[in-house]
Amino acid sequence: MVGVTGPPGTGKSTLVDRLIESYRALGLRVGVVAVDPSSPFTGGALLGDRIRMTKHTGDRGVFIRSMASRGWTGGLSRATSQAIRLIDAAGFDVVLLETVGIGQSDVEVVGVSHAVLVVLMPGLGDDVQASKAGLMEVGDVYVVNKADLEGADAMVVNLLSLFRGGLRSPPVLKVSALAGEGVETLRKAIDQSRSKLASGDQGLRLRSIRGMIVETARGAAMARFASVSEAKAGRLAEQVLAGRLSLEEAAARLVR
Ligand SMILES: Nc1nc2c(ncn2[C@@H]2O[C@H](COP(=O)(O)OP(=O)(O)OP(=O)(O)O)[C@@H](O)[C@H]2O)c(=O)[nH]1
Ligand SMILES: [Mg+2]
Repeated sequence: MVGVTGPPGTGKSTLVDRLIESYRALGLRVGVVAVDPSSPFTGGALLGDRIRMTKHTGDRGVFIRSMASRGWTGGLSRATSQAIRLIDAAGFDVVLLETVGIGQSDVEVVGVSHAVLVVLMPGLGDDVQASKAGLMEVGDVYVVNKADLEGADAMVVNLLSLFRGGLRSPPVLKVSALAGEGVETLRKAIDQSRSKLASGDQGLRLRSIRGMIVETARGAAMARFASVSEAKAGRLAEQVLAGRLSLEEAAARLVR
């Protein structure tokens, strides 16, 4: 199972389509489950997925199932889990699971995936860093898609600098799904990650989930801090101004 996640519109479906081609060229059978955030009746994106992937209809080596995630509350919906199990049982060689990166759902994807692909694009910049727990934690491979657009190199540099000094240094690859550029390199990186996990290296998984716990806790602490501190900080400032309190002591009291 390969999880493909990332913010809306970064080109996940287009890339999945390319990966299907790549695996089919190797003679492997591919199953795809695309979890769409919008309802099947009103969502344009779902329709988009269907249209994009119609070129595989008639290919018995490809099975695609789109499902709405309305009511997705952080767990893979039962329908999604069933679809995944079905595809697994049917003996597909590769299963791709596309979801929009929305915090908690990523944890679920990490839990069931042998490789997690985080698909980003130029111009996301700080949004990515600030993104909820945590696109920066879940990926085994990072893709800067739409490399044909300006800012792709800057985005790569940005990502690499985020990982520098950290515990992990996942590959960061430039891809243009539209043009089909960089897809083979990406496929190899995915397979490398899959085989690592298949050989029992759960450490990677544990590390990324640990990172997500820390990020989630940090987010919760910051939220709590922000909601209680304003008035108190004002009162402490008056005391500091009056010379009754040092800055350090005021800060310590603020978080107490
Ligand atoms: N310029 C450029 N556009 C791309 C590339 N890949 C995808 N796109 C375009 O980006 C738009 C979104 O692509 P999708 O594949 O639907 O993106 P997605 O991440 O699946 O979107 P959601 O499922 O709605 O989150 C489409 O208009 C694609 O044609 C690329 O490599 N370069
Ligand atoms: Mg999509």
